[in-house]
Formats: sequence, structure tokens, C-alpha cells
Amino acid sequence: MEYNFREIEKKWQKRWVEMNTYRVTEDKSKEKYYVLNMFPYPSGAGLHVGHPLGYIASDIYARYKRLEGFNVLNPMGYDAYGLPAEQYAIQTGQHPAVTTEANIKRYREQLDKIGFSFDWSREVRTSEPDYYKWTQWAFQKMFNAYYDNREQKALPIDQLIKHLEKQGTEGLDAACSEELSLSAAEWKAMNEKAQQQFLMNYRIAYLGETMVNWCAELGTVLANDEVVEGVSIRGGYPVVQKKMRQWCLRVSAYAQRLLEGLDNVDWTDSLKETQRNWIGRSEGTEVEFAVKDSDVKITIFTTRADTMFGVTFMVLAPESELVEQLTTPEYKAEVDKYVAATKKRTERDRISDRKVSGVFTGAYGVNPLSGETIPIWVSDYVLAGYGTGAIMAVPAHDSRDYAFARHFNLPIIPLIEGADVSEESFDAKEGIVMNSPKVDSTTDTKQKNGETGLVLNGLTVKEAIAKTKEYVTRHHLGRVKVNYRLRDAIFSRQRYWGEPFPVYYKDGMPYMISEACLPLTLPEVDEYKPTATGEPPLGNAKYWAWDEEKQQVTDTDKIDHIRVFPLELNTMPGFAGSSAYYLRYMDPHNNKALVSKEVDEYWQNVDLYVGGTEHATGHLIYSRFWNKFLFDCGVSCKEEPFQKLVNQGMIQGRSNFVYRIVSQNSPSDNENTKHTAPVFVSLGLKDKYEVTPIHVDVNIVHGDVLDIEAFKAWRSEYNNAEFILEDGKYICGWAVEKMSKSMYNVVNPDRIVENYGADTLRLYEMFLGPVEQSKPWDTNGIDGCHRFLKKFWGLFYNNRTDEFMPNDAEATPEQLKSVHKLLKKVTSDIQHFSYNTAISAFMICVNELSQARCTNRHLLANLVVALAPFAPHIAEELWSALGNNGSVCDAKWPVYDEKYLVENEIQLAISFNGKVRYQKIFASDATNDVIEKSVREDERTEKYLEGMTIVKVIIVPKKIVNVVVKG
Ligand code: ANZ
Repeated sequence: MEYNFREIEKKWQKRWVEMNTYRVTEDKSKEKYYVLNMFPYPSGAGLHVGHPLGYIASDIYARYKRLEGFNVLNPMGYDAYGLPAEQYAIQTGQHPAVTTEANIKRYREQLDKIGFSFDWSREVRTSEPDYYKWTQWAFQKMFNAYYDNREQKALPIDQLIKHLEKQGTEGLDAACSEELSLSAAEWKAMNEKAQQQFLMNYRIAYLGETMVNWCAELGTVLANDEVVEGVSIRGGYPVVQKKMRQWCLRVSAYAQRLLEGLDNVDWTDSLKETQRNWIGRSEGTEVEFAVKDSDVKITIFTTRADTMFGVTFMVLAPESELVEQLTTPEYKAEVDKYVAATKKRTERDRISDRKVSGVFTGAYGVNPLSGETIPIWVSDYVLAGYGTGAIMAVPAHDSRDYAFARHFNLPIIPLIEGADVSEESFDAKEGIVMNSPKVDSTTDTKQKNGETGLVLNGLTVKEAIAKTKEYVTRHHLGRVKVNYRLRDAIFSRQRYWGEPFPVYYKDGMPYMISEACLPLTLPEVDEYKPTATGEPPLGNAKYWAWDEEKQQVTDTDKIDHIRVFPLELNTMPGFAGSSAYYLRYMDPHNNKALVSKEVDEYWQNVDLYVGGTEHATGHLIYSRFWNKFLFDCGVSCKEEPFQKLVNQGMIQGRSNFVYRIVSQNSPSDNENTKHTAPVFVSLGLKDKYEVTPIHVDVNIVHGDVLDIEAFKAWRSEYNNAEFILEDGKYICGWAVEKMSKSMYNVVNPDRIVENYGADTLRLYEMFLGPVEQSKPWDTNGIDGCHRFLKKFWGLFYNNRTDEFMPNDAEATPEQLKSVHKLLKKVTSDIQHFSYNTAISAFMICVNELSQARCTNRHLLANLVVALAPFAPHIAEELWSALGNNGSVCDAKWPVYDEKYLVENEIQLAISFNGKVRYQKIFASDATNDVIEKSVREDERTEKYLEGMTIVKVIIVPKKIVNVVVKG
């Protein structure tokens, strides 16, 4: 009987559904294992072969763990909110929900064909009210919480209110937007609005004034990567930096915990490093500088307090409030101009651009250590959102300060005597010996301030920093400060297709609609564009106001600000719905909680998370933050959501080319030329002509040979094409490029499944190379995997006679060894995600067993179970043919036995006076006497003796035999 993959796969996919094979419950008799894929955004283009790579890799692991006896949760769902559906809606009027539904349907069909072990009963869609109810709920919890720095956790905002009522801000150490201080009496004297405004500084979800990339033309805020050189990537419209009131999440409060948590998860070093850099912990000192002839003080942040004797000027960020306060009338016009110009530049441009620019404010600061007066400048290389937005500039030790000083001709004071200060010398100096601050200036300070002075001579940089920190603190010149680069997340988008905020506005302040009224469902709109007055798309909704008394949504035109209030018009960003989906999969139908305590305690967290590296600083930071917050609230029982993380590589496209001969005659020369058939020349002959390479659809090329008829039918202009062939074939050229529609190199998994079957597709995707590596899709090798499955099938069924061959025949030691060697390797390879080598091992083993005509039922059954994670359909079919009733998924993973792996023969090299002459095989338990005797008697020994005599025979066990001879 032949391997009929089409029938087998259809049959088992149907049975799996009928038997609920992949339905999983909280079975406490078993240990849990949670496998998760980063869920897809269902785009209109459907899946290409690159998409399932990670899903197959995790499916193999999930199936393996189940065979090992674990209760495995392997869910799937859709990140269903997103821009493409909305853009399409703007262009066509088609409701994004309709597009999304259609795309999901197509995704599901494609996924179903590949034979995944997903428990679809747990599917989630972020755009479903039942799901986003919990996104809104979490947001409200964040609104009603603040972060206590001492306890290092989120606490209910009521606790903060109690504290304020009792003692004002005294003794309060909480994460806040701005350091504030008030007394209990002052708090009580505030009206409701003022109190709400005050609390906004502490809430974990808060409305904050933040700088955003504002694109007036598109009517929305854009992310940094949607803007280049001051214009939007889409449309090329101007983008300016604008302060806007936006919902933000106080992610920065969790910076330290996000950093420390990385030590306890099993992620790649490079991913952890990326997150550490993103969080950007920096220990330094805040130092206060006085301003000459003014009461204003400038606080700067420095990581190099030891360089304070080398400060020659100060720089403020253009956005700093101090700029306006300090600029003298004389310099005002120029400063204003500069500040306005900065608004056009994104922070990213400012960081990457090394061009020097800046203006003098006319004001002077005073160095608290040396007492020297130094000019205060404004420049965009100082960022408003980092540190204090002001710096002390030390051109001799900092490259950007150096460039600035050189450009504006400001003094440069080297702190290492005799050191040459130039751009190249900075790195070399870092971390070596900090020789001394300039000795004169230390003496000067002593004289000026009457202080003991601060001598840093001969210290290392580290020691000098520590000493200066201590000095600065003791003299109340500043304080030790830890800064993080991690910013709060901007959480509002001016979009339609996202989660609505469960928020309404009263007297300009936001109020949460009651938890019992969640979810607040997304309203219908006539237009998906911003309104004529520049409000977000929800501004078009006619039914979008909150009746406070009735506790329900009502008509927008009923808004009277007395009983009926406007609802929030922004929606949540893409990362909202993906921040806690792994928790929802645990308990997807619970309408009382995001996840019940009991269920959460069973599944705990994700044991294996598989997805792309592109989420390193977005989703993987936000969801860790979100989970930590829920952990603080007692909802999630684990601090870290994703224990182990594997990043799958990208599958690149392998493009094919045909070569069109450039016409000798231009159309104007010859009226008929344009009717002339295009001529294409095969790869090997193309150098003889002038040709233009043209991408050709890889689906009409097989093994680099063009299907000429299909090519003619591909495009009308090629209907009458002519071909110059080699050996009767048209050979195409090829190149590895990104897999993309425009390069015609997109391979649809459906086609592969149709032609070779899902099991072949699964095997082949894994056989392409290590999971983490990027690699080109190359259909040329797929036949090999398909042949392997046929051969595997051939161990069970005789092709001609239809006989089912496994029987009770005894297995030979070789067969036992072959299978147990395989089991050992496959077990270890799966554990290390080294699937490609596991598959090679299968190929070797199946060859050996075929040659040996192995029919031992038991050995073959072991093989079927071991192959099941990789090729589940064929495994099910053979498992049932072997007489088993249930699914192969419920079999037991075969354990290898070392005893079959013991080598019973060894091969030794026989040498004469150190020169290896021949190899000889011995029983592995042969004694030295037996070996020596057999070497002496071997006829080859006589030949190599060349008439000499044996002095002695030295045996190095398991390695070599040396025959010492003498003439
Ligand atoms: C003096 C100094 C001397 C500095 C020296 C560095 C080297 P990290 O490590 O990233 O925290 N800085 C502080 N606030 C800044 C801002 N808002 N925009 C741009 N630069 C800022 O870097 C801290 C250092 O970056 C600080 O230490 C400050 O320059 C600068 F040899 O102060 B330093």
C-alpha cells in the first residue's frame, strides 16, 4: 500500500476534531507545561511558509512534552486589532471587523491544514468584547493604583489618599511624574478637581503631557519608526513635536524589577542584553549649580561626578523650562528660533545626528566645587526626557561636549595632566586611571571656599566617582541618583480599530465607568477618519456618551455635562491586547475574572514562548510590565510571564529570474518591434546577450527549471514569448531575498501541503536548519523529506503486496542499537530545539532498518511515537495500524536503553615503531593477551615486519597497538 498522505491527513485532522484530541483541562494529576506562540495579526495576505516556522517548532515541543506525560497547554488566537484593517476601511468603507473576520477565517483554514495540536476551544481574539473587557479592566486597575518605591509594588490609590489625608506627602516615596510636596491640611483644602489633578502624578495609568510626533495631515500621533527626517513615512506629511495630553502607563516605575527579572528567565543572552540596554540603568549624581545673579538653581545629572573640575559650560535641553527663565533679553530672539527649530526633530534624529548646533542663553552658572563661572547654552543633544534635561559639560572627557566646545570655541580643561585631548582619546581614557583633577584648581577651590578640598589624584575613575559622590552628598551639593532610560509608555492612539477606554470626562477630568459596566464596546462610526475638527475617529460616533445616572452609553448629542458626559475618543495601542493574552488562554471563558486564581495557580506562567526578535523592546517589555502589575494585584501568581523564550529565525525567499534579451531595435526604428515576441534566454547562455533579469513567480519554477507553459499563461505579454533553451530546458537564475509579494518569491504553505502533505511541510521547515537561524526557503530539498516519509511508510507496508509487515520477529542487536541510538539523539535534540539534526538521525535510522528489513513490531512502534511530534498524521495512521485504539498523542515517549548502545566491537590501529600500518577489529571485551596474539598472527604483521623481529607489543586500550620491532 502506498503512502497516501492526502487521505491520511484529511482523516486524522477530522478525527482529532471529533475526538477532542487537543482539548486540555486543568488535570491536576499531571504536571503542567505551557507552550505559547506569539499570536498572529491576521493580515489580508494569509500565511506564507515563513509564518508557521515558529508554530511548527513549538508544536513539536508541545507534542513531545505531552508524550513525556505532561499536561500541555498549547493555545492559539489572534491579535485582531491593528492598522491594516483600519487603513483598508478608510479606503473602501469596509468595516474592519468584516475584513478581520475574513482574514481570520483564511488563517484558520491554513493553520488547520498543517496539523497543529492547538486547543482551539481556548481561542482568543483581542477585538472581541469578551476579551477586551479584561484589557479595559486591567487599565482601570492601573488607573486606581500607584507605585510604592519602598515596598517596590503597586498599591491601591486609596492607600495613597489615606496617606495624604494623614500626613500629606511627608514620608511618601512613590513613583511620580513630578516631585510634589504638600501638607495634609493643604490636601484637604483642595477641591475635587485639584485633588484629581494631584493624584494624576501618581497613578500607574495616567493622563500626562508628553511630547509626541504629531502629524496634522493624518490627524494622529505617530510612533518614532513611522517618521523620518520630520515627515511621515506614509504620505510624506510634516510631523512636529507637540505636547499632548495622552494616556500613559508608568512602566518606568517597574524599571528595576524589569531589569532584575531578566536574571531569572531562560532567554538568549542577546535578547536579555537588548532589554537591559533598553531599560538603561545608570547610576550617577544629581548636582545643583547656582546661576549667577539669579535665584534659579540648575540640577544636572552626571555619571562622572569626578570630572567636575573640568566643567567649562552647561547645556539645557531646548524643551527645558529653565530656558525661558534664564535667557537674557539680548539672546531671546535667537534662543526662541532655535527652540522652534528643534520641534521639527524627533528624539531619535537628535540622538543619531552628530551635527553640532546650539545657542548661548546669556546666563552663567557657578561650578559648586571650583566656584568658577561658566556659560549656559541650549542644545538639542541634551534630551528633555532624560536625567534632569540639563548637563554640566566636560569637553575634555565627553565626546559630544568636546565637539560642542570645538565648534563654539569654548575652553577645554584636561584633567589628566599633559593628556592630549582629541576626539579619539576618549575611549582610551575611560576606566583607566584618573590621574587627578587639575592640581591648581583643587588648590584654588581650597582658597576660594575655605574647604578641605577634594583631591582625586592617583585614583581610578571608579574611586574618584565614589569619592566625589560622597563629597557632594556630604556638602549638600547634590545627591546620588539612579536613572533609567526606560520611559513610560504612551497608551493613546487616535484610531478607530482598537480597544475603547472605559473613561468619561467630567469637568475636564477622567472618570472610570464602573467595573460592572465593562466591556465598553467599540461604537459604530460612519467614517474611520479623524473628524473635520481634528478629533479621533470615535468623534464621528453618534452613540458615544456616558449617562452617569443610568450607567450606560447614550447618544452623543445628549451630552449636557450634568448627567451625560463625553466618553474618551482615543483608543488603546496595539500592545494593549497582547499584554496579558497568555493569562486569558488559561481561563478564556471565565466572565467573572481575567483568570481564576485556581486556574492561574495551575498553569502559572508560560514555560516556552516562541516568537520573533522584533518584539524585544515592545511587546516583551510591556507584557512583562503588565504581568508584574497583575502580580502586585494578586491576579498573576508569577512575576515573569515567559520562562523560556526561543526566537525563531526568518525564512527568506528564494527568488527566481528569467532573462529577457534586450531588443536590438528600439520601437521607433521599427513599427513592428512592439509586436515582436519577447525572447528569454536560459541562465547558462545569458552572458552571450544583453539581458534584463526579471523576477518570475517561484511557483511556476521547479528545481530552477521554468514551466514554460505556466510562464506564458502567467502574464498576457508573455503569451507568445520565445525561449533559448539549454539541454531542452529553461534554467532560471536565483537569489535570496526577503519573502515578499513584490519579488514573487512567496510560497504559500497550502501548495506544499497539497503537493507533498503537511507532514512533509513540517519536516522540511524544520530540516531547513536550526530554528533560531534565518535561512532561505529552498523548495529544491523538499523531495528528500517526502522520500523519507515514503521510506518510513515502507517499513510498515509493502508497496506491492499491501502486506502490513510488523510482526513478532526478534530484533537483531544491530536493529536495537540503531533505534536506541536514534531515540537517544532525538530526545536530546528536541530538548535543545535542534530539530534539523534529529530529522537527519531519523533518515539514517530508517535507512539502516530498511536495509536490515527490520519488522520487529516493538521497535517500529517506538519509531512511530518518536516521529509523532514531527509528522503527526503519518504517525497516527501507523499507530492505529499497529493495533492501538487511542491517539498516538497519548502514547509514552520511548526511553532509550544504554545497554543497546554499548559497542560490541572496536577497531584498533596497528602501528609498527609508531607508524600506523593497518586497522583491525576486535571484540570490545577482548583482553590484551588475545589482542597481542591476534596481531602477532595476522598475516599483514608478517608483511610489515620486513624480516625484523618483534621486541614487544604495547596496547593503549581502545586506541592503538604499537608493535616495537628491531632489525
Ligand atoms: C559629565 C560627564 C563627563 C558626563 C564625562 C559623561 C562623561 P548615561 O550613562 O547614559 O546615563 N547627560 C545627562 N543627562 C543628559 C541628557 N538629558 N541628554 C544628554 N546627555 C545627558 O549618561 C549620563 C551622562 O550623559 C551624564 O554624565 C551627562 O554627561 C550626559 F566625562 O556629565 B555626563
